[in-house]
Amino acid sequence: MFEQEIESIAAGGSNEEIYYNLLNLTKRAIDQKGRIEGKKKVYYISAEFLIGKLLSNNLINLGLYDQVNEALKKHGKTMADIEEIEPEPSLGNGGLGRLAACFLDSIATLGLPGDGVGLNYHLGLFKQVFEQNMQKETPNPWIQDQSWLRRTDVGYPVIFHNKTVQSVMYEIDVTGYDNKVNTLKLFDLDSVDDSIVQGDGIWFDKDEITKNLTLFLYPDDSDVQGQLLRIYQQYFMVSNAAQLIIDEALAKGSTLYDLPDYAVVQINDTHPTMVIPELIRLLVNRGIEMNDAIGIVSRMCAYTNHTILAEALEKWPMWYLEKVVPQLVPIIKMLDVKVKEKYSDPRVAIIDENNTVHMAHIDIHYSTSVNGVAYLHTEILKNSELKPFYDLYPQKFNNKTNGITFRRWLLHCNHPLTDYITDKIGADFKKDASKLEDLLKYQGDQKVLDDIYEIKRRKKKELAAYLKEKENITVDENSVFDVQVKRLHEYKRQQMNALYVIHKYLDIKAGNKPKTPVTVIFGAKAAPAYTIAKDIIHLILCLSELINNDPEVSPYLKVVMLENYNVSYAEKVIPAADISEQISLASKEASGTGNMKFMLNGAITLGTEDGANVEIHQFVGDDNIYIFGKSSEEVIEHYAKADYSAEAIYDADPEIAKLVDFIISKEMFAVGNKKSLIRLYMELLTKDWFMTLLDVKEYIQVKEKMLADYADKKAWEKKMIVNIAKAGFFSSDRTIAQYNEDIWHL
Ligand code: GPU
Repeated sequence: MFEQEIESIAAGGSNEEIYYNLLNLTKRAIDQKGRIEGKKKVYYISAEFLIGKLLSNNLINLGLYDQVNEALKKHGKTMADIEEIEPEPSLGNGGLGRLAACFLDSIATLGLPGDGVGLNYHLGLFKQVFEQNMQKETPNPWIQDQSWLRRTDVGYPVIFHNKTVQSVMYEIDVTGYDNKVNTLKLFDLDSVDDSIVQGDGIWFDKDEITKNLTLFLYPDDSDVQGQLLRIYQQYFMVSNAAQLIIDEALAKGSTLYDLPDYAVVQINDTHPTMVIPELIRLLVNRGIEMNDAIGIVSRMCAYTNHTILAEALEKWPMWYLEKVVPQLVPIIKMLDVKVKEKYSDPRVAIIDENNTVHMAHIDIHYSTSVNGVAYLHTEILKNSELKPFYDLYPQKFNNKTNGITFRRWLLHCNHPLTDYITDKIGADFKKDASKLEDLLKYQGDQKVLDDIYEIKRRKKKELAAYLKEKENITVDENSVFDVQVKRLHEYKRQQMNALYVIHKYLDIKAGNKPKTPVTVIFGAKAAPAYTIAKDIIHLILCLSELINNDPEVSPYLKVVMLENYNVSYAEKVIPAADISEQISLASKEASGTGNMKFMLNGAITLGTEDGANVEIHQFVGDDNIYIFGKSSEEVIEHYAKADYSAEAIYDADPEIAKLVDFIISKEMFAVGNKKSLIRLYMELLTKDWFMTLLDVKEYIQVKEKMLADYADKKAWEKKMIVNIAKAGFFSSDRTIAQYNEDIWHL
């Protein structure tokens, strides 16, 4: 099918013309596939869907990729050239949004009826540029006349205190691998006005809701107006979702009393929590008695928790809700009264003594399921963070260890490895990831091990060429690629990796030339209002300038900070990595999903016993991972006793002090901003909330051991194949099958 058309598209025109012609052809191929149907459907409601570029992904899922690729090649083009034309929709911040996108892929691949519901942000997460070794945020538009986005006739009235707005629903098709199609539904408002964005492009008037409602993903919420806007966005999202769910169920013959037979709502963190009172409100408006409505809605909803960081657990002052969505307030109060009638423990109340509404508490009381996203995370929820709730509802708590779609994170981003694995063990692993274990039979086959190592070298070479072209940085493709890419946050401890870089720099300066040169690669965006995170980016950029321009050091050590790290960049850098940095403070990273992507592409993890690293460790065994750092129990105890002191460690250990002091050295002041460097220095010394200095020494030791081990090529190759072979568990197909089995029952 489409053979001749693909041939003629490839034969003529600019890359741009080819891209748009392929876009249209793909859309027609999608229409021919047809929709996944079924009585009961899951609605995955999420404030973020970090879907990435879609052309290659859709072509792979539709079985058209090879054909298109061959045709392009024949005419002297590459798929990579064509992909460059497509804008990346950055409708998410990081892991949570990318997880939602992987889940949609797997839901469709398993043939389950399930749609995503979210917002059609006009501007994605800001585009990051570096100026004077600092992050600067610039607008990131992605919507074009011709795109994957389809406007529909569907829309709903949404009521805000004194005004009612009329929404419009857009759709993006979600293709399953070798299966039919679901949709991602993104709601928008026609009156939103992109022209109100001013100045550098991230400032706007936060008061004019009809003009700014869906303008940005997560607008700056560091001031009160920003937080109100976030409530407007969340309510707009869930009111639309609730009306859509009821409409679709009614169309399929629901009486509304049997709504849970037609719809299950997965609440992705607390951002969509208001869907619970909103559904109740709508059912009551349709004549259903309040208690019945509460029962019906509770049976439909399930909640996923993605963090134990207190500052990320949303709680809103009641007056915010009174101002934005007064119609929900009586319902939330009633839900709270019912809780208080049953349970006297103030820790489980929805509305606390300060009249603040705890969103997660609504979810836990009024849903069927509460899940964490990795084994350790769920245990911490049950035994400490949410213990009072676990005591009340042990049967609701369950774990669903995260996963990633292998279509994007292997088939698409690493064609040579995919083809090689297919050649060795057949193509079954593409639909049944557990089949990757068949690779283990080649553990002793030196030819296979060398071939896989060679594919890694090829991917490193490709990345090196890309970095040269895009960032004008020359890296040694024979060096070890040591990669930490993820959002910038103190708990993820990029600052600890930076301290390693300082250690290595000083060591080389002292005359210790390492055997294997290392390239330390970072990629990270910092939230615009998160000062210390931006200071850490500044530190890394300054180190990069200092080191890369030092002829004594740069043959052995390079530091690269990728500009505007996003999904597309991840697809290039992950297949090229030797070392996967997963060094969060134990207990703080709920799961992590980058760790899984690296493992699947044959990188070896350097990590703490945190999040899904714990499970990776169990799967690959001690010999195929490098673990360091204090355990989650020890860390939790430090917090409980409030006995951690960075200053005490600094005072007691001159080697650590030397690394920290370097941040404010004359070398650094020569390339950096004094104020920012001093602020970061003081933070590390007097606060260090995420205990960098606690683990930094062991981190440096283990990393040095890892670099030394890399020199033993045969041993390293074996680690690579074990990591790839054991990655099957981390397919999001497995995760979604478990959600369906235990929660959704589609
Ligand atoms: N996560 Br809450 C986000 O990316 N954003 C959020 O607002 C919250 C959580 C991440 C976790 O930090 C990460 O550990 C996890 O793998 C991911 O969600 C998906 O569950």
